[in-house]
Amino acid sequence: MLIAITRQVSSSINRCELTYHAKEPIDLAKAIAQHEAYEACLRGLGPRVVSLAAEPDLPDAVFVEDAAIVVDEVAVIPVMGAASRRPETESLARALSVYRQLKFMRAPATLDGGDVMRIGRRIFVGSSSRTNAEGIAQLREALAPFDYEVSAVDVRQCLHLKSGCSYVGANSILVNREFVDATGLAGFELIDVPASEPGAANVLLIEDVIDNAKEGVIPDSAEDAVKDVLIVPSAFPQTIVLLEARGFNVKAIDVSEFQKAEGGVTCKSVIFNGGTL
Ligand code: CIR
Repeated sequence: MLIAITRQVSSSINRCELTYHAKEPIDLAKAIAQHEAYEACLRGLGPRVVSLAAEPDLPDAVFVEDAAIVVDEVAVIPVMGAASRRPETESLARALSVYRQLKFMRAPATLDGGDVMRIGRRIFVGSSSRTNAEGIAQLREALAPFDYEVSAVDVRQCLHLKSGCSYVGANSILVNREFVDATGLAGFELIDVPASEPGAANVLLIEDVIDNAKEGVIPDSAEDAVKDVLIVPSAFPQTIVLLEARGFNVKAIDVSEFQKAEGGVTCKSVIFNGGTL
């Protein structure tokens, strides 16, 4: 079964890191409600949600995706790009140690999980303000025994690789080519985000919803009883229309308070195969 590790929203989220976004007040109560709805959405699609306690002194700790890279064989714990976020890895590593052998990256490497897009045995890593060349090299080294091909992709004007592109299934990547150097993504069908929604390339693919459901979880509704689902922020209606017109099954979700913190839908969970655990 799929496991989705999440973490409760920190009461200090208004002190989050911001790189490309201007500061806007985040409504904490609304953020908590949106995060509960996000967790419920994941549960409805099959994954077992393991929700970690909030870290009140770590404003960005809800964005667990950045603090670990989990593949079937191992979990890699990075040195995160923002110094304020580095303590987030401790409790996440403890939670992951139940499911995976851990490997730890070392300075001067920096890397955020939001820069890592895995498509089968291929792993694309954003070269960004958070992830440096040494971080990419150490990830490659950590995964070398397991036959993954790790390639760097240049990222500009946005925080992470997955702020600018996401794998949506069917050999296709939703992308904003202003943010991501798409030459590194050759071999995939590229679906451009609408020009009116430049921030819409971060969507979350939940694969094999039917199989997840067979393992004991009944999908929420008939609409969810499909093979794969894309979770897409409701702030991007044109993107939703575009994806649906191409035959993708979309579930829209409101993450407005997390978008103010420069987050999206992938960053609030770490999803991996938990076997029978
Ligand atoms: C940060 O700047 O690190 C947070 N405020 C947002 C992190 C979002 N993470 C992600 O998209 N993977």
